[in-house]
Amino acid sequence: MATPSGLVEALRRVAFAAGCTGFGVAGVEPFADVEAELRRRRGDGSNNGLTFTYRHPDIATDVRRTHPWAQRLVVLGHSYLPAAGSPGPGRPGTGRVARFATADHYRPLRLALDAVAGRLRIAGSRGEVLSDDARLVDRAAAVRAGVGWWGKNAMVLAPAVGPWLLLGTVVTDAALAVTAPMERGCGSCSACLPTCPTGALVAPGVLDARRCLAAIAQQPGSIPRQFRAAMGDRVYGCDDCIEACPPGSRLLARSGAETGRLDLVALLDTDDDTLRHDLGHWYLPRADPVMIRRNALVALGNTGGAEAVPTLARYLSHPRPVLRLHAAWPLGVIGSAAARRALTAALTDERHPDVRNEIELALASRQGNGNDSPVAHTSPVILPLPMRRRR
Ligand code: B12
Repeated sequence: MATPSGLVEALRRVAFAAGCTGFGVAGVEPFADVEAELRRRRGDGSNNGLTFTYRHPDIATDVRRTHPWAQRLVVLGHSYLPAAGSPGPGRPGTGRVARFATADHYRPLRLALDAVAGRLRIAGSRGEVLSDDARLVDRAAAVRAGVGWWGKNAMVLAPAVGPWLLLGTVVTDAALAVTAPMERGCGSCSACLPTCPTGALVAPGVLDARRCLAAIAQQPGSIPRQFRAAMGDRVYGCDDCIEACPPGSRLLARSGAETGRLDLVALLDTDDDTLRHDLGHWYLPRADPVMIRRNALVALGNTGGAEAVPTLARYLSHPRPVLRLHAAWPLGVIGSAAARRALTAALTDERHPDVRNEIELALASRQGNGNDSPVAHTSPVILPLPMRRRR
């Protein structure tokens, strides 16, 4: 049987052979400071109602509550660039997806984690994979294991790949030698802080999820009016504060290949089953694509023109009030005669007070978004997105 340090080297080789860019081993002592931070954010609302690790901070920060046999955390980092490509320049009527979600970029990480867990089992030890799971704050484990360091954009940054990596852990009962945390930080660089379009990075390393567009795109209900223009063409996730991060820019420059942009009208005309299938690796609460439709409606308000009006008008009679409400806003922004006719007609039958209010506001607004004339869609694409749910 391999010695504990021999086993660490064997695990490292397995991880790197599976494409990982980061590897480390940490102890399982509770992350008391992170638990306090989760509670603080839940207390002041800056978690924006997100559940995940915020639901049970004691469990998320003490792996021995769920895995009493745990001795070590074997942490892996897997970069999703250049594979994730680049969204390319904005085009009318199209939407953008953050790079971590252009395909199931968690899959290669999961395969690497499974390979490491398998190697541990060969050595006679237990190995259970936790990644993007409510039972562990992945970044805290990664920082303790020396896979990376806290960045001012709240990301864990790592050598050579900067912030462009996903994280996961194998919990084990093997008494492996731990690796040292990295003695690194962002120094005087604060390039990320001013780039957040909504000022969500309220202090270095501290994200207020009430203002973060990635969080707003995932929250249930309606998108607050003050954030709709800032959403721009985003349909899922936001990369602004990580694109601005110099340690990852070299890799970013190499990720030239354009991944498809979402054709927003095509997405809105697609049935739920197809969306569930194509976007199955996104976080879709209760496997309900309503949130994606809502975001696409907002993105159409920001990028669409006359060609979007028939689809938007159809959504004014959608059975879900949240979608009727979000169809009114882009029609108000587009502001053409056809858009106003659709809004006026919808007002006759609409009974929901919030939707009526939104239609009235849309009719009262007189600004167009400058996209009044029909646009020729270049290459309408729905991303080829198969695969599994994220969480
Ligand atoms: C909830 C969640 C979100 C939420 C909220 C994020 C948040 N800040 O909590 C939302 C939806 C906004 C989100 C967005 C994103 N997410 Co997310 N998300 C998670 C999840 C499920 C839990 C995160 C968590 O528990 N946060 C708890 C808080 C307390 O942690 P924190 O914000 O990192 O706080 C620390 C820092 O503030 C630091 N700190 C405090 N003071 C200071 C001061 C200084 C100077 C510094 C440098 C640091 C620092 O200490 C705090 C901990 O005590 C994890 C998966 C998991 N199970 O861990 C993925 C995870 C964090 N997400 C991930 C990704 C990829 C993203 C996005 C990039 C996706 C995108 N492109 O849209 C964005 C990035 C936004 C950002 N800048 O953080 C990756 C991050 C990988 C990495 N390299 O860091 C994770 C780890 C998933 C994974 N398994 O890979 N996410």
